[in-house]
Amino acid sequence: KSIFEHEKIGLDVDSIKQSLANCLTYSVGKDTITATDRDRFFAAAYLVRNRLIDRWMDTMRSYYINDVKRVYYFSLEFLMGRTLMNSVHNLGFDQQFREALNELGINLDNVREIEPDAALGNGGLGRLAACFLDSMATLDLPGYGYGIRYEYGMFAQRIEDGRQVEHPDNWLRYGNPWEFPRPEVLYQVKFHGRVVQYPDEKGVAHYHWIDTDDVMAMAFDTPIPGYGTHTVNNMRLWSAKATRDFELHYFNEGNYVKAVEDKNASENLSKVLYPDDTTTMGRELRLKQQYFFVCASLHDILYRYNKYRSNFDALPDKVAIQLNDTHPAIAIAELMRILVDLHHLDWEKAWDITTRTFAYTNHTLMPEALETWTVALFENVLPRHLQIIYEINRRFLKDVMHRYPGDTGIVRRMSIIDEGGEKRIRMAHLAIIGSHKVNGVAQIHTELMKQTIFSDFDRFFPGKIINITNGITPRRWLNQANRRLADLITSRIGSGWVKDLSQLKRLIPLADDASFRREFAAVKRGDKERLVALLKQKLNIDVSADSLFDVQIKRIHEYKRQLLNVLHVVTLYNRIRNNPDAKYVSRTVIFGGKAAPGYVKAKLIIKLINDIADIVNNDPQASRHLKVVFMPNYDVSAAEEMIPAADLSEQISTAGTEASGTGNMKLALNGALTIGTLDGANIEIGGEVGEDNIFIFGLTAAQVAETKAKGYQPWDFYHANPELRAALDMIGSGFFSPEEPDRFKPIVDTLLQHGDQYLLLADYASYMDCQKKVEVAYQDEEEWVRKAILNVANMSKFSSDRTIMQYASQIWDAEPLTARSMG
Ligand code: DL6
Repeated sequence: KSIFEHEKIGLDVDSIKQSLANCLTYSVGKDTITATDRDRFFAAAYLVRNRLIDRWMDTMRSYYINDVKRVYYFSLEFLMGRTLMNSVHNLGFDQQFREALNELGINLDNVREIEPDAALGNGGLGRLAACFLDSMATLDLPGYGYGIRYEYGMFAQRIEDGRQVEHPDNWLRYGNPWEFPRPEVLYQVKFHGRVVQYPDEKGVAHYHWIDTDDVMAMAFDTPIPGYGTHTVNNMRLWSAKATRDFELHYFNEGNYVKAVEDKNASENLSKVLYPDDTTTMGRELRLKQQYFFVCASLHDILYRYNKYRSNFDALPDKVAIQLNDTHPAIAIAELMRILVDLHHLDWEKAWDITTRTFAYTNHTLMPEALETWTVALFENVLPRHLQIIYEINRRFLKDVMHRYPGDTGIVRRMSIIDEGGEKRIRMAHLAIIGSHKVNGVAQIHTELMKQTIFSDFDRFFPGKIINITNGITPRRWLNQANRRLADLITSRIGSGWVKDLSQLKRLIPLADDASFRREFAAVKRGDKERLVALLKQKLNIDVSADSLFDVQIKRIHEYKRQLLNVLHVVTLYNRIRNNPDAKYVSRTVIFGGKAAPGYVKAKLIIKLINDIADIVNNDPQASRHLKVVFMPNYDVSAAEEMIPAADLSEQISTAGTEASGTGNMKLALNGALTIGTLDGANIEIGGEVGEDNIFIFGLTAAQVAETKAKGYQPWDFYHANPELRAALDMIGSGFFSPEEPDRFKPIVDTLLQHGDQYLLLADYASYMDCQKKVEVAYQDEEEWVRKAILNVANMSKFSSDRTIMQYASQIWDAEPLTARSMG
């Protein structure tokens, strides 16, 4: 009998104990005497992994046997976080796993903490991709993730002297127990070179892309288990490897060092994730990364497709490719190249297949985040794709001119090529033209897309742009991150909610049940105390679990308005200083988030928060009522620790700027009340929880546009509001930075001298009033808990299961297939 036979399937305590011992010995190569926590983590990971593999193979086999339509989620980012406990929960043996480790005298917390986050993403967009993979597997949808296996993910943020310092995220240093290298799954990816044209025997011109620099893409597979199902899907990430030819050339010449140098250069392609999600990285390497993964993924998909078929007619019936933002949009030109150049389909047919295969999700309205590349760069890196894009554009603009004769304005606006200045390729236009559906990620975002940046396209392709509001997986963001609350909910309504979040509605009547409120409050209190302990341990800062935990955790960006929160903090501080004996609702204002390394102003905002924290927390009077904390290195694991403890969720972006937000959903699902603007998914959260259970303030998106159109004057607000004026003057004149009084002048200048693009001053008074309402509400504990319960109970809409079901029916036309054991 194989030593693995018993443990492969066993989810009982004894099997787990035996597996752990086996894995420690035979996979890690350690005995219990010499094993470290890291060894125990690896042994635990292998034992869990062993329980995934049969399911994974069964799933892949049943997809193959049933010739299902597959969905491929193309994303440059997958922000997965840790996998160990997620897999344990999804496989449903949490209890037994804990018991087994306990009986072996292993501290689960220590083991769990060893695992580095898989941080292959920046923020919301990458985390959404991870939630979608979980939902696709849970819903038994044949869904595959395709992306890049970055050797270095999102940088680790340390705070040194109050400033962000970036450290490399060497997450693969000790190996990754979840991935399976597939050295045999290898594709050649070409760059540079030139295009030549040859006529075939019938005189039809064919294009050949030659004299290229090549890189190989090698696959690494990670199993993605669904919750409470046999389905385990696949995420395939590509790693760059030098081609053999490449190396041999130099080796043969005896130039060993040069060979190794060039090998390294080509393998650099998948080295690092670009740590910026809101501006185009105008770097050749980034474009190469995009093409690299798109090219390998498409060839892989077509290889799978061609196992069944010899022509491409059925491609859109068997393959749906979702482009997560424009980052993979070059796939449209690449599929055209494959079909036309390599398989000699005629253009019209290839185009029909291509547009019926792709769909595109837009995640931003901000012009600076809409990706463009210079034509010159394309010409150099992807010369054949440039020709194909020109041809797509020529044919498209012909239709536009036909529809709007004589309207040169519309032709200029809709063209894939932006000709105002250095010629650039607008990737969003390519993505819209080459897709059969385009979606926004919250109602307001989709409406604004249709009314503003893509209004011409909405008129031209009526019905192509649709809304699918984002969601989050309740598995990670409640069942796993907040066990106490999950258990409480399950004790009252059963565990069906984990897979069917609409069942949370059954909590609504419990908001009026005093004993449930008490238990709910006790859970929140416990979560807050855990965060108190963590803050003490990590930052040596004392905060009280009695205070209102006011939490803003997200990337640091001006449009997200951490600065507005800062102005509130300074105002509270001034009120306490001016009237120390008055009664105050004590607050702990907690920030977390990374700034893009090159985003100077965002980094200065981090420094400002820390400088203010220094002064406020050390002021004996003020610190009795107010504490300010900046939690370093906000990532998925930090979110899991912070979200359960939040009372108040800050979602305060300028209306019309945040496409959706998903942190807003995570916090509300964990019983935090939202203070927010009518922006992104806040609006829909308000619609679900009811206006009495959310704190809304500020200008609407329409009012923002109107205010700007009329000529917004931030100075007027400065002069009219003494508290605002005081706060800005203190920041600008060095109150919080006495050793360098001008340190924060650039921040104040942005608001007063440079037009306050995000209308902080216009929204300040409304925000202050709203925060006062929060305090009044918080003082009525029973009522606050009631509201918190109603938030949790009404969050069903925001499950990523609902989101994925909408993608499946409205875009992909994909059906679930329940995998079964074929053991
Ligand atoms: O759709 C996921 C997420 C939204 O929730 C955020 O509101 C939005 O800011 C974010 N967008 C990006 C922008 N990336 N680009 N381009 O990350 O997407």
